[in-house]
Amino acid sequence: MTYLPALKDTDPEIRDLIIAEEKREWDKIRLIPSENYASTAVLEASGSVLTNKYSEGYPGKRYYEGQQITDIVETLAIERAKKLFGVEHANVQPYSGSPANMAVYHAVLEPGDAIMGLALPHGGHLTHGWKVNFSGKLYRSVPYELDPQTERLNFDKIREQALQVRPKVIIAGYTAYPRTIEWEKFREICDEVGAFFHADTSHITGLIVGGVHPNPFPIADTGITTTHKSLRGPRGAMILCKAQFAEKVDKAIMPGLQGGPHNHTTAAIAVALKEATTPEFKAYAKQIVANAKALADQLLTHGFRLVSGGTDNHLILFEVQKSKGIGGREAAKALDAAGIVTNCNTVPFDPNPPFKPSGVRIGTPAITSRGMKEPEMRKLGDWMSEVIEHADDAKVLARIAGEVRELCQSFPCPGIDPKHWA
Ligand code: DSN
Repeated sequence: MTYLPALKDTDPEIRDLIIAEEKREWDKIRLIPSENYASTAVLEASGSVLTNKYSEGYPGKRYYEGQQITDIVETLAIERAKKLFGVEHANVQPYSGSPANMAVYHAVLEPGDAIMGLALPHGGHLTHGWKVNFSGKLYRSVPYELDPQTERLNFDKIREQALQVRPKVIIAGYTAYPRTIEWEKFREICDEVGAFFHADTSHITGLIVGGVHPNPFPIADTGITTTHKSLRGPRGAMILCKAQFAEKVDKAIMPGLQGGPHNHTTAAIAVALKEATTPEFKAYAKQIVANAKALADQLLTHGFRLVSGGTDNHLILFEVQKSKGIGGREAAKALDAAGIVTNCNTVPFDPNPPFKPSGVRIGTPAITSRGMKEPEMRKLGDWMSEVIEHADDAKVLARIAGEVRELCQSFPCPGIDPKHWA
C-alpha cells in the first residue's frame, strides 16, 4: 500500500521531504536533549481532524458552537495533567513554551517588575529574562549565575541577590543544566523575599513524571512545560499552577495572548500524558538517566571536560574550545557529518559569544526512546571522541557515519516505519 497516498497526489515534493526526514531521524543518533520521537499514537492525534475546529475559550465556556467533542478532549488533557503532576490547575492551550512563560508573567507581573532567572549563557532560557527577549525588555531582569567553581546553583548567592533585588518572581528550570534542581531551596528564598516561584520544567518533565527527578508541584506557585521534550508528546505546552492563579493564567492565555487553541495538539498532549502513566514510561525515564551517566563516564575516560563534572539528569554539557582545541560549532558540525546530531552551546562563563560558543550540549531522551542502553552509550562516547580528534578528516567522519547508520538499524524509532519507504 502506498505510504502518504494523498500527499503523493497533491504535493509529492513535501511527501519526499517528510520521508527524507524520517530517514534522517532513523539513520542518525539524535542527541539534542530537547528532541525526541513522538509515538505513532501521538502523531495520529496530532494529524487528526481536530485541527479543523476553532474553540476560543475553555471547556463549557466557548465563543463558538460545535464544541461537543473538543470540550471532552480538552477536559481529558487537563485532568490527566493535573493528576500526573499533582497540581490544582492546568491550562493545556499554550502554543509552545515561550508563550506559556509569557502568559504566566502577564498573569503575575506588571511591566517593570523585577524578575530573576538563570542567565542564558549559564543554561537559562531566552524567556527567563534574557536582554534581547520580551522578558528582558518588559521586566527589570536581574539574572542569577552559576557558581564559577562548581558550575552548579549556589543558593547562598541566589538568596543574597534576591534580598537585594527583591524580585516579584524567581524562575527555576533550565535548558542546559545537568544537575538535579532543588525546588524547595528556591521556595525558601521566594518566601523570604516575598516572590512568586515559577518553575519551567520543559526539559525534565519526562523525568519528573517518570519519578527520577523531584516534582516542583505543589512547591511552585506556577509552572510551565513544553510537551515535546522528555515527555515525548507533540509540539506544545501547558501551564500548571495553584488554584489561586488559575483565573489569571487562563485569562492571560485567552484573551490576553492567544486565540483558538490547537485542538489536534491538545488531543496529542492527552495521549502523551496517558502514555506517561505506564510502567514502560517509568522504565524509560530511569533509562534516560542511566544512559546519560554511562555516556558521561565514557566521555570522561576520553578526557572531555564536562560542565559540573557529570550529570544527574538527561543532559550533558561539555567544553571543547580549551580542552580539545576546537570550537563548539565546529565540533557539532563534525559530529553531524559523522551521524551524531548535537548542538553547540555556551558553557558557564564562556569567553565566547552564543553564536560561537565553547561547548556542545547533548542528551539521551531520543536515543533512549529507540531502546539504546549502556553498551551503546560506551560505543557512542568512543565515536564522539574519535570525531572530535579527527574533525577535519572527512574519511574518518564518513566511516563513523556508516558505523552509526549500521547500529541505528537495530534500534527502531517510535513513529517511523522503514517499510513505508519501499
Ligand atoms: N529550544 C529549546 C532547547 O533546545 O532547549 C528550549 O526552548
